[in-house]
Amino acid sequence: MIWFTEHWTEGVGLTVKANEVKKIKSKYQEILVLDTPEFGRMLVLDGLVQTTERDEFIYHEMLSHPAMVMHPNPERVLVIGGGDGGTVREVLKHRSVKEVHLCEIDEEVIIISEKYFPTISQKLRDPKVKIFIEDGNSFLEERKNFYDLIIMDSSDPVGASEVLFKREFYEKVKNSLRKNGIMVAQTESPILQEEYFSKAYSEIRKVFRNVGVYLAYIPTYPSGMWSFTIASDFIDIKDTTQNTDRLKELKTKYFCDSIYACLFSLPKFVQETIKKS
Ligand code: SPD
Repeated sequence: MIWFTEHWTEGVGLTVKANEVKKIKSKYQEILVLDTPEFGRMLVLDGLVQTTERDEFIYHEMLSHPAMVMHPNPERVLVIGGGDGGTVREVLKHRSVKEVHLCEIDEEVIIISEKYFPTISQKLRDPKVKIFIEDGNSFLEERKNFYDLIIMDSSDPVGASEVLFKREFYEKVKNSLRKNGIMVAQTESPILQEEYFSKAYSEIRKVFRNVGVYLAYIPTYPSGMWSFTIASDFIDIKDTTQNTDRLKELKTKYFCDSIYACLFSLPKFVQETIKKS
């Protein structure tokens, strides 16, 4: 056994006892699979924890379901990043979905996830899913006015993912959405990564008319307090009274009607960060 540490800031991190299961260097990043007693299998990209068997449901449910429920009829969904398949699995829980496109830059993430994380990647070969091994940024240029929902399931804004947190990218996302389209992105920790969070929010705000932030509590992500930013031009995303009948048939472990009802209730300091952004 080793002790693995993800350094969250200069002086804080997450340390877990682990057995190394697999370590490879892909064209884009180092991919590490660990077995941990507390969190089960853990996927780590360039030293940053992406997902674990124990708490992945929180992130994947909260990234996908709020927007899926808000949209009047989400048929075509694009997931950018998300090669582990957790977001695709959640999206497919909605009956309205006709096709899910997954655009992942690093094919090795998919290969590793299918081998070592079967419960997360289980739906990647569903007939409704089409996988594109491409850079999300150029992928969007070829698909205008096409998707009902675009989900940014990216890694942190360093390296290949940096571009996914910029205004130019959000413009492309907007152009690829149909009328009533919604985009949602993971936007880091509002307490430990305030700068990234507030930058992402302000860039999204410059592009979309309606923007909202909500939180979830994910033990293996920096500070545990994680943010998601959702945006749309035509849907009033702050109205969480619509389509709530759909929540009854959703099989989830974290997301539920009471979370949906107060989705945008934020701690005061997060409200203030948003105001300043
Ligand atoms: N600091 C970790 C942020 C990772 C967010 N994306 C995870 C991808 C899992 N599908």
